[in-house]
Amino acid sequence: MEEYIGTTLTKLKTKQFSELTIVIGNESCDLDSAVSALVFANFLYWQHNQMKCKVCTREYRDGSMDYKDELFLPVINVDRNDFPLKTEVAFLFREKGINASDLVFRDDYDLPELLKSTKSKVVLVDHHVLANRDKFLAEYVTEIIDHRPIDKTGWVYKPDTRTTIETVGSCCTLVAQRLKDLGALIAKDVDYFNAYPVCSEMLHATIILDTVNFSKEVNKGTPHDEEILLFLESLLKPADCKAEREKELNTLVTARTDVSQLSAAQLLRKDVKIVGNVLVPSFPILVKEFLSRPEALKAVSEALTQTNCDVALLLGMDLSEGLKRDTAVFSTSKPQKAVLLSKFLEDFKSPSLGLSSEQLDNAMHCSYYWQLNLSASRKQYIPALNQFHGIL
Ligand SMILES: [Mn+2]
Repeated sequence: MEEYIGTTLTKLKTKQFSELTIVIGNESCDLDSAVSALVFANFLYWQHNQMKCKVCTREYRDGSMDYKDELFLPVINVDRNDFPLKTEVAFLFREKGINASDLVFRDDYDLPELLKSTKSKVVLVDHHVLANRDKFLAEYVTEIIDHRPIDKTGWVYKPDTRTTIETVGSCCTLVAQRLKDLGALIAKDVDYFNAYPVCSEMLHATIILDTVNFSKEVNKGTPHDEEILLFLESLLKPADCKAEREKELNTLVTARTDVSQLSAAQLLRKDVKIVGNVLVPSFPILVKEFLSRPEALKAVSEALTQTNCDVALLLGMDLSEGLKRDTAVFSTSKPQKAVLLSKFLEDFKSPSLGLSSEQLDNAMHCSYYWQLNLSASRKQYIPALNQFHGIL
């Protein structure tokens, strides 16, 4: 795997390739998207090398001719600086020895230029409706692998686009199925999975996370997900499948909420919505803990400027000793509006948020509250904010 990622990056940097295939997931860059892109691109590379005529390439390989090969490039669909926000992806890649600095992120290259510069193809995984900023990919798409219900409203792809679209719990299930089928086609059976056990492991882990280990309440896992999981386990041969699945789920769920390595500025970008001119970041830690980080309020001020917002409503939660929630309202440019919003939320009745004020030493100009209504999340704050804007 390391060799594949390393040589791919070198060939890209030195422009040593004749044709280019990009494999890219959706813009949420969750584990499913990132693993699907990386594994499928790696498979295409493997498949290409299996089928390549050894005789034709001998003189190229011995260096007597300048030979340019095809390049199969996974693109991680998030800006490089925002990759640490995808904590479970960063965690799994790190655990599998995949170095993020060797991967290609969407802002590393001018992708429209790169695609134009040579004969190019694009494979979409884990989505088939393009975000506005990704519309330029459409004309290059030759294959789609996705697990969402098919949406033909914006269908702009060529009629011969190869599609694998099936509603299952995880796109990785469909990727694994496709690798199996394509491997069988060249009579290589399960050789790919055995050549890259790291990929089998990542597919396995992602299916477990996406189906929440086939949780009955979540109800996302399908028989096809289960079948592929059993297939992967037949190759990976864990000592205790049930224990392995549980352990995998726990580590990934923990990794998804582990924000200990993130700066205040990164935390503000991790899960944020904007309602009117109010910035509403939600943290998997208490606001109190967030505010105790170095330069936290300075980071909030900067985030407000960058997003053209004038007030921040910070929402925190902590699950470590039972559920706790807290909230803070803060503004640098419009302190009056922040005061009005605080009063409005204190008095809000549908539902009452149960805000109980506390003075924090490290956040003087911030209205800080414990939120005693534990069932109110951002979903309940948004209608309140809309009403607030209505009366302003
Ligand atoms: Mn997905």
